[in-house]
Amino acid sequence: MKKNLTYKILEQHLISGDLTPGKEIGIKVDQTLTQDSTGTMVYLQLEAMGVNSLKTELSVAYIDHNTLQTGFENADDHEFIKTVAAKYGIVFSKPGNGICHQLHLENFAKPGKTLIGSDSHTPTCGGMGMLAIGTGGLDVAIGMASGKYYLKAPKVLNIQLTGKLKPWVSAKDVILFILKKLTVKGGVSKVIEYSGDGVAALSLTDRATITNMGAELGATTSIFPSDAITLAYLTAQNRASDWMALAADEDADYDERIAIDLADITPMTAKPHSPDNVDNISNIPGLKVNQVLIGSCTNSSYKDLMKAAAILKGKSVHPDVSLGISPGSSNILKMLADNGALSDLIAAGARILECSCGPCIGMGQSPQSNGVSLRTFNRNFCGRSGTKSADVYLVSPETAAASAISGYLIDPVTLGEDIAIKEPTAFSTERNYFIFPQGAKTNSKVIMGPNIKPFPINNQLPITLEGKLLLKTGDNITTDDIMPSDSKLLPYRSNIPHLSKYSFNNIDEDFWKRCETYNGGFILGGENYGQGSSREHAALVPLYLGVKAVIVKSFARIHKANLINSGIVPLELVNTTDYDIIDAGDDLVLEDIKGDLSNGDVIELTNLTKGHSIKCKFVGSPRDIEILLAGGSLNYTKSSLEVL
Ligand code: MIC
Ligand code: SF4
Repeated sequence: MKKNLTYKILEQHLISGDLTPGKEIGIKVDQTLTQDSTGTMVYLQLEAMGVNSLKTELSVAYIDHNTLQTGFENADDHEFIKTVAAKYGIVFSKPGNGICHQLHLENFAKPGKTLIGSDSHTPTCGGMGMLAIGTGGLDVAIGMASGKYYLKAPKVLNIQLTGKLKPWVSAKDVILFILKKLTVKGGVSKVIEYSGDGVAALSLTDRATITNMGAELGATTSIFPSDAITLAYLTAQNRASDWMALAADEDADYDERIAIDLADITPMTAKPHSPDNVDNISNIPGLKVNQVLIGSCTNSSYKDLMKAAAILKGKSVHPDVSLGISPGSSNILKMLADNGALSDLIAAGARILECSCGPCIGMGQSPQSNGVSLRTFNRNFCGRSGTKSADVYLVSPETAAASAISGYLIDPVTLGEDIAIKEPTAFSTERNYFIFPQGAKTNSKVIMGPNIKPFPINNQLPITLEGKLLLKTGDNITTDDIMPSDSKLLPYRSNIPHLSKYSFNNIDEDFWKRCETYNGGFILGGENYGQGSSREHAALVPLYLGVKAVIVKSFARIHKANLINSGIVPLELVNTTDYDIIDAGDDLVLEDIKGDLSNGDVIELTNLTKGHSIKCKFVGSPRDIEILLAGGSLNYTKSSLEVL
């Protein structure tokens, strides 16, 4: 059989299971990454497991999300993560160093290795031929402790790229084009593997832009081959020895194939409020813009920022526009400072922000009421910017810079001749924002500030689950809906009791009160429930509020895994039309959930209010069932860590 690249890497890392799509497999984890907004929980869980040493080749803890420090909370979390990192021999990246995915690409990503990260955009490193998967935090903690990660063997969708991009069209337009074609559900249970002549026309960071937003397709991950361009990038990062050539066999087997001619793509934008609501920019004339932001793990590379600087050189930002730039890494910022591009950006009137996630996660720069914000980011969910009435459009750096000058959303093609940016042959490789550990120091002190509260742990699954339907939602509910994040809430990522009062706040402010009144209960959702971020707070907070089961038409991958990890039973409706006959407030019972799960039976949900029963199913592995019976992954793992 001719192998695709994904299965080559999986085969090399296989620890258990059968490499057949849909079956559970265990793989060896080479590297892990965490960021601070999910990281505090990861390291609390790691501590709770009581392990002495890590089983990974490399683990890195980045501080990039919660860097505003408007009170003591963020700084205390940073200190906690720094001291845990020292204890376990984890590399620590200080605030200001940059965004985890860009930094990992620059400093640590290696073709052919596996990486799991407590952030949904971990697949960014797939641009380097790495199998890089975003997971819930507990999976990363277990990955560090055991060196293992369990997942459903994916289907592989091959996207064959041919041709060359037209002037002013860039990698962001490619992934927006794909999102338009496949939608936010199009990648679920799949790895997206890129191949074809068109790959050679994309720089390493262009590839990373495309794999980064594979997360928005719901894909397990996305991957490019490792070739001469990968080698050139690694050489310029002074890491040529980390390179190896990697590609699928010729005529490799794939579950699905799509062909895209890069020359067919034009500048695109994702309109409010979903990354797949994509249109050609030329179809949206006369849109007045208030804010333009360039940065995030999608588009903050050297090439992206140099292109923006070249467009802005000698021009002025429109008087009605606020332009913000957040570079992906301190080394990129240093290079822009050294070569004068930073000066061009400042002269044009740009606001230079810290090298961090910043406005992408609502940490500052919220737009004005009813404002229009163009962002080179990856998510434009309603309210994520911090301003509920604002309209966020996702665009390329080229479109962003051109529009910042014009004051309107414009197609960069109108700027005339395209500007070519040369990839550097030597990147700046300063490492002063990193703290490299001198091995693990098991008795070094871990410092925990007063905002760090214990996280909830479930009990073993009872025979019967019963309660009220606390909330009925529509399709494509995001984890930003379940557990919103902004500059006011992010400081409380290690304080679940505080966060619990904001769960589903943008949809139903009284959700948490109902949970308290009825002592928990059930949630009913539509298709693709839990898409978006990997934040396990979207499971831990419902657990804290007493949610026992979530019943939906279909789930997004990471959120479903997080529910299982926290011992909340995720069920799917056998007939999705049954969704219509359950209403919020109904009293529901899963009479023998323990027996039904253990026996792999169809699960009967009785609606006491309406006096009927409907059928549900649990779609998961025998190991997932064991985890649910144990009351979540931590209970399960603690009891089995020795045998892992
Ligand atoms: C995001 O982009 O939503 C985040 C913030 O990076 C999240 C992680 C989080 O919620 O902390 C993600 O994508 O996983
Ligand atoms: Fe940070 Fe935004 Fe990337 Fe999430 S999507 S890791 S918040 S830059």
